[in-house]
Amino acid sequence: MNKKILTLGMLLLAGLGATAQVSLVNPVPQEVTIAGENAIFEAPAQWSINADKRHLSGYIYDALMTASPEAVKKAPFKVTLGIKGEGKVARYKKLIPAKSEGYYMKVTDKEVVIAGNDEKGLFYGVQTLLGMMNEGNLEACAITDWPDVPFRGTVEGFYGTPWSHEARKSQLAFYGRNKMNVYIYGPKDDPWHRDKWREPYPEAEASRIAELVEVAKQNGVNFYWAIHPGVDIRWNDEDRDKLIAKFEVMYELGVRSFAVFFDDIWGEGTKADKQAELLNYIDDNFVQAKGDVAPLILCPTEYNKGWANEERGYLRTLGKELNKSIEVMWTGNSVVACIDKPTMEWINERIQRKGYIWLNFPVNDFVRDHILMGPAYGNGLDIAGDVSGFVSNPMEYAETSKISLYGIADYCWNMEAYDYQSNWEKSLKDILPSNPQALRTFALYNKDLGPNGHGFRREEGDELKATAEKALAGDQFAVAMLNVTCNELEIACDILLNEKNNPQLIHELRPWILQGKNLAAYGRTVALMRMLAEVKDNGSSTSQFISFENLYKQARSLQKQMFDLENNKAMRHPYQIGTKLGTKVMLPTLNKLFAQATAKYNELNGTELDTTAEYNPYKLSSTVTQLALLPVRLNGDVVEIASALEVINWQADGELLLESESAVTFQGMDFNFGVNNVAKNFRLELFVNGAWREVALLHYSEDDPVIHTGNELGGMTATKLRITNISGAEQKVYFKNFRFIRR
Ligand code: 14T
Repeated sequence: MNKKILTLGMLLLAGLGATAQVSLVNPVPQEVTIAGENAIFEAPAQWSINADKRHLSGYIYDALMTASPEAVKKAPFKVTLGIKGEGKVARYKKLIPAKSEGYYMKVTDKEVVIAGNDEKGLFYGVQTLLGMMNEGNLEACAITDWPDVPFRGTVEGFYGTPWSHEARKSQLAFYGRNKMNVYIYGPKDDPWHRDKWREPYPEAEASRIAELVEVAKQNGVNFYWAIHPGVDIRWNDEDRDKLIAKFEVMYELGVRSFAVFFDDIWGEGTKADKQAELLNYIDDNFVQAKGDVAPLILCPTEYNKGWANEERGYLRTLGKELNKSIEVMWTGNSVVACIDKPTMEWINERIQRKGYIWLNFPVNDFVRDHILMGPAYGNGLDIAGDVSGFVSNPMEYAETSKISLYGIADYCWNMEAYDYQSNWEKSLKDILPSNPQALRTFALYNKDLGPNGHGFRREEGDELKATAEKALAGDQFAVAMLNVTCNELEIACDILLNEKNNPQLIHELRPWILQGKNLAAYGRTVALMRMLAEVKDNGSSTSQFISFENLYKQARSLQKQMFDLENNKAMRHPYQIGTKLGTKVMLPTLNKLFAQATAKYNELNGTELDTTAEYNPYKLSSTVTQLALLPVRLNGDVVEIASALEVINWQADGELLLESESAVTFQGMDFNFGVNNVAKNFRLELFVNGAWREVALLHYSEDDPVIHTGNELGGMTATKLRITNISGAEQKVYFKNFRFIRR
C-alpha cells in the first residue's frame, strides 16, 4: 500500500522532469510515503540539531555532517535524532519498526526526524537522508525501514592481489552508505591469513589493520578477521593455542569479529569433528570469554552442494557438534552459483541452523581475462528468512566491484522489492556520476565471464542479438546498426580514458577499455567489409585506398592487435591471462561477419583470402590424425596444446608439427604422455636458422611419466618444432599435456 504511493509520486515527478529524491536512496527503503506532488524542496543551508548530547558527537553525527548544511543553534530547520526510549523521539515511539537496525524517518519542509530502533537504525536513517539529498534537494516523506538480512556485506576472499589499504577504506565508506554491515577480511594471498597463520603481522601491516577496524566502526561495519589454518594445521593443543594467540594479537589491534576458513584444503585439515572441536573451543574460551566479540563464522571444507559427501557426513557432523552460536558459510549448489530456496533448505537441514551465504560473485579469480560490470541478479527473492547472512566475494578490482555490490546491498536489505535492472542503472550513476552513460555503454560488453570451469555464465548482449542475426542474414541496415553500436563503444572508451571523476575505476578498467577500442575499430572495419563485399568495383570509387582488400588487411591487423594486447606483459596483471570483452555476442558476431564478407568477396573476385577470424600465431599439424585437430592455447608465456581425452595410436614415424609465425626463444618445455619410460621412443627437433636440431628427451625417474628436455633447450630460438615417433612401431600414449614456456 505504501509502496503504491511511492510509485505514484515517482510517476508524477517523472512527468515534471524532476527526479524523486527518495528514489535515489540505495538500498530501496521498505515503506515510503511521499507527501505529494510538490514534495521536493531545496535543503536549507543551516540546521539546528535536536538530540541528546550523546548524539552530538561520534560516527552518526560525523556521517550527518558530511551533508553540506552547517549545524547552527537557532536555525529554523530542525533535525531531530534519537533512539527508541529517548525523550526527543518519544512522540514517534509507535512508528519505529521493532526490527534490528530499523528506523522511522519523517521529512517536511520544516524539519527532519530520524528515530532509530537502535543505534544502527539511527545511523541508517541518517544514511537515507544523505542518499536522498542529492544536489542539495530533499523530499517531504515518511519512511519506515529495516533490513531483511541481518548480516550483509563482503568477504575479501579471492585469490590474487589483495585490495590496497586505500581501496579497503573506500569500500568501508561505500558499505556504510549502502547499509552493509559486514566486511570479512580473508584475502587468499595475504600470507598472515593463510600460509603464516601462526605468525603475528609485521608492525606496518598490523597498524593498517587497526586503522581499518576504526574506519569500519565509523561506517557501522563489523570488521571480521579470518584465519585460514587448514593447509597445515595439526589437531593438537600447540596449534590450537597458537590460533588463539593469533586471535589475541588481532583482538589487541581492535578486531572484535572473527572467522575461521577451511576451504580449498586437502587431508588432515578437512575433518569435521576436529574442526567442530576447535571452533567450539575458540567459541567457549575466546569469543564467550571476552564477552564483546561477535559470533564466530566458519567456512567449511564442503562449502557447496557439489562437494558435499553425504557418506562422509561432514556437514551433518558440523550441524550436530558445532555450538549453535557459530555461523556456517555456504556458496550454494556449486562453488559459483546463484542462491535459491531449495539450496537453503538443503543446507539448513544439515547444519541445523540458517546458512551464511558466501556468494562467489562478482569474483573473477577463475576468469581473469574478464572484468565483471553487470548487475547482480539470479538469487531467489524469497530466501530472506532462510539465511543468517549474505556476503559477496568481489573482484580484486575493488572500485569496479562496487557496481555489483551496490546491487547486493539492495538485495539483502529489501529482497522482494529488488529490481536488478533499475538498481544497476542507479549504481552506474553512483560510481561515475560525471558520465554514467559512458560507463553503461562500456559495461554492456563486460558482463559475462566466458566459458569457465564452474559453468557460471551471465547475460551479455541480449540487446544486440536481433540486430546481429539480421546482419548475419544479409540485412545491410542491420550491418549499419552494428557499425553505429561500435561507434558508441568507441566513444564510451575514449570518454572513459580521459575521465577524471573516478581515477581508480579508470585505472582498473584501463586494459579492458583499450581492448574495447580495438573491438570497436574491428567492428567498424568488419561492417564496412560486409557492405563492400558484394559491390563490384566499377572504377568510380572516390577513394583509391578504401578497398575491400585494404579493409581486410586492417581487420587482420586489428585481430592481431587484440591478440597482442592480451599478451602484452607490461599491461597484464601478473596472474591475468588476457583481456577480453564482448565475447558473448559482439565479438563472435563480428568474427562471423568477417568470415562471411571475406567468403563473399572471394567468390565474386576469385581470390583466396583466409576467412578464419580467430588470430593465433601458433599452428598445429600432425600426421597422427588424433592429434591434428587439438587446439593450441596461449596462457601468457605458456604455449599449450590441449590434452586429448582418448588413447592416441601414434604410428611409426608419425609426427606432430607446431609452427610459429615468428621466432620463439624457449625457456623450458615438458610433456606428459601418461606412460613411464617412453622418452626414448620419440625425437624432438627445433627448426633453428634453417635446419632441424635435435633436443634430448628424458624422464627424471623411472616412475615419472613427464618427459623433460635437455638443458640445451633453454635460450634456443626457433620457428618450428616437431616430435616424431622413432621407435619403428606404433606407440599407445595419452597425450595428457604438452607445453613450453617462451621468454
Ligand atoms: F570459501 C569458499 F567459499 C570459496 O569460495 N573459496 C574459494 C574462493 O577463495 C575463490 O575466490 C572462489 C572463486 O574462485 O572459489 C574458491 O576457490 C576455489 C574453488 C575451486 F573450485 C579454488 C579452486 C577450485 F578448484
